[in-house]
Amino acid sequence: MILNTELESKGNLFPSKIISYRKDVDTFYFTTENYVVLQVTVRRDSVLRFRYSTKTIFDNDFSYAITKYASEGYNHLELEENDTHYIITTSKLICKIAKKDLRKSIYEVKNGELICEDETGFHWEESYEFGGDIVKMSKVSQDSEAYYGLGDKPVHINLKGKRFENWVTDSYAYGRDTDPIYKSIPFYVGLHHSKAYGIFFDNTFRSFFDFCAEQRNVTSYWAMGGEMNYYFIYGPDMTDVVASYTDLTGKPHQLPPLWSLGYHQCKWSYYPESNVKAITNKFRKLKIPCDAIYLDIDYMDGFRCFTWNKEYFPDPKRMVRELEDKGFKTIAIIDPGIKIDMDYNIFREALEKDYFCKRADGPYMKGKVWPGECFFPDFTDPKVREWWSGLYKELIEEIGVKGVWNDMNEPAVMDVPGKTFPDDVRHNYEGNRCSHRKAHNIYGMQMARATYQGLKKFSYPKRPFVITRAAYSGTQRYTSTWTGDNVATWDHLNIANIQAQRLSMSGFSFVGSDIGGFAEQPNGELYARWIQLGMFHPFFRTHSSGDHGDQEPWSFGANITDVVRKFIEIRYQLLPYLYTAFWRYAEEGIPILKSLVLFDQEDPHTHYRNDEFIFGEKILACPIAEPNAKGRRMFIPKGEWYNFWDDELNIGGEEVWVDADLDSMPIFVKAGAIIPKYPIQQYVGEKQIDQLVLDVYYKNGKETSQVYEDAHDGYDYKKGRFSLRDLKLIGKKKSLTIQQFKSGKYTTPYDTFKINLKGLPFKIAKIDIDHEVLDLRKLKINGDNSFVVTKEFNRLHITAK
Ligand code: MIG
Repeated sequence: MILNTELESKGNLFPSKIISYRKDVDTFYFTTENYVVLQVTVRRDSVLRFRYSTKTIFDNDFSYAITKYASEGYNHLELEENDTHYIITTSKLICKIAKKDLRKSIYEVKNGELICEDETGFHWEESYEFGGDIVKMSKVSQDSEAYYGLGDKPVHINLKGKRFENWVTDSYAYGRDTDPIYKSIPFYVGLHHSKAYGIFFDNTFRSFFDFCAEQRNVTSYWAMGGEMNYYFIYGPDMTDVVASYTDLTGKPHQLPPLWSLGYHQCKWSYYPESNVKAITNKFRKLKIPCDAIYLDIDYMDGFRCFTWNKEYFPDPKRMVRELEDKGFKTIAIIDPGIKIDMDYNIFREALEKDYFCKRADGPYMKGKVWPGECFFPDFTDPKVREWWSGLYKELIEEIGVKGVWNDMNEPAVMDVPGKTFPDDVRHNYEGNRCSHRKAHNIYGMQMARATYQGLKKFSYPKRPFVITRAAYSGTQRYTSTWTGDNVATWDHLNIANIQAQRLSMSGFSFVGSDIGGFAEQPNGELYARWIQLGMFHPFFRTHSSGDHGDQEPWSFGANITDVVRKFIEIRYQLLPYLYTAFWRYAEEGIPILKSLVLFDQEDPHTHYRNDEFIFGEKILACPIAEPNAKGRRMFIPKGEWYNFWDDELNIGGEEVWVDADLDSMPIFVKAGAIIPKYPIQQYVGEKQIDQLVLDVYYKNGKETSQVYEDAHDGYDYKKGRFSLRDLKLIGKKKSLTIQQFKSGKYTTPYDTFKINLKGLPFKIAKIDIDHEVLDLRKLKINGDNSFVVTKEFNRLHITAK
């Protein structure tokens, strides 16, 4: 449904003049003559919350997205007033509120620049049909402003000129521009004059965003119910905006187990057990690293959740253990629909306990999914989530499954209009009882949360691993995600690239796509190119619907197998680098993938770049996304970048041609970077890591890199048992120094380092380590400037003659 936002629309109502205001610690309330109340709360120096009521009183203030910690306010505030405005000032922002119509404008304190201003600002339409209001907001779009964010939208990275809808939807074989799809993340970033700010419209009803599509200079957003309730987040760095949004809606509750950053193999479906074994054995035989194998819906008995098909899987516990012995973690799918079957204990229990969703007049919400007719647990009820989490006991604790994959949680319903629950379905919503209009967009999130709680409990003392398809803002606290049912086409490889970047800048970094495409079948070339892209996605999994032929690394002939192996191996070598990036994300909310605009917003060339992205802090990558390519043109951002393959130095700031035959792809490393690497392993933990490789890329200047380590699983790191190495590189014409600062209480299993010096512009004459001069002959410096440091060091100093 597309709603008209036009101001002439007869139904629109507007605030009138302010007649009173009141202050309450960190919050101001401004009331207009026609009973509109604007509540302004200062959350941080650079985060303001705006909330409107059209009937003097506010609804209960509850959000599934905002974390408790983030909802704590801020104390120091100033309010001034002049003839026309009330003015609220923090150390970073000035917010002016017009006395005559409640319109707001926000300026930066530093130089008084205008960042964001209301156009009409808040307005609304009364909704006679459902009660409440259709709430609307419009902003002036500033000179050449660009827009980013909104979760999984499969469109150009810059959202300008388009209108979007947020309504979580099962979207089999979606395509470019399909909207909406699986996720609802009502957060965007505006960028103009090199300054970025964010808007998080925390409203779970069906919502819309219009970025200068309806009117050239107006950006607006509105929702079909609930409150106009949004957060303004100032940067001016886009990375800070994203980090701040991620802080508001929550960072992952714990780091993922390292194995989950390995390679995963999935298909709909691997069964029976002998087939699962054949697949996993083949990985080991062909020496293709892999950490996880998946069981899709056919492992169940008639698609009943938490049951097993005993014909296909006679002894799941034994199978899971045998897989584990070979280094494979087993991951199983769980859907929300519970089969209506009086002989099925989970169905009976939920029925007895009254845990299923009901229609407005009392009947159960009945819908068809894989098991046939089903009822659906109301995951918005904390009691139901508690019960659901308990159901995982056997699967996780007894059988030993290591991860759970929640699918169909939009929720998807087959063969009905809208492919989901009807509007009148009732939900508990943490005691704020409501209809499906309000609960729809968070249903999947709450299911994943309940699953997370179960895995957390029963995997303890190990870390949980969950995957979800549906999500609302904040879901990143509990789970990873994938981009749903894509298609085996070249355009979908491009779409996957954009979606992963977009989700990252929307606070959700633990993402990946179905490599090779879910629907239809890729040829070997497309599959190999997609593995190359997927290698850079935190969630790295091949998946396909299975009825179009095989999609394993060896399904496309020996040449392709070799390319796929090569890239999976690089991924395993880069695990300490990726783990460090994940730690930064979990700790500070810094996205793991950074679109070029996030990396360098000062350079307007980056504002429209879709293809290139930064992986972690130092690696630039760009997938090849068309057939028969021998390379491609790509934009290298400003700075100095080494070609990953031949260490050749490139000066960025322009578009260049980069060679990349099928066994290669464009990858660059930032000059000055120190990249930590592990040896190739067939699975995480196969080898004890007794030496860390450090690839050191010379730069005339300074650059800091980090290596974060811990036990790679468990929670000890939260008690300080981690190891953080800050590596500071200082390059001069005739010397190179690496200083290492260590912190944390964890001792890494290695204390020796293989140093690979790249791009060194001089011949090494002397190396001293912590002021001890090394005997160069004993050190055996190889022709490629690599050598081993046999102990922990604080300072490595290399000089020329
Ligand atoms: O209606 O479980 O997106 O990954 O393999 C299809 C079967 C249901 C959709 C998921 C897909 C999964 C499939 N599921």
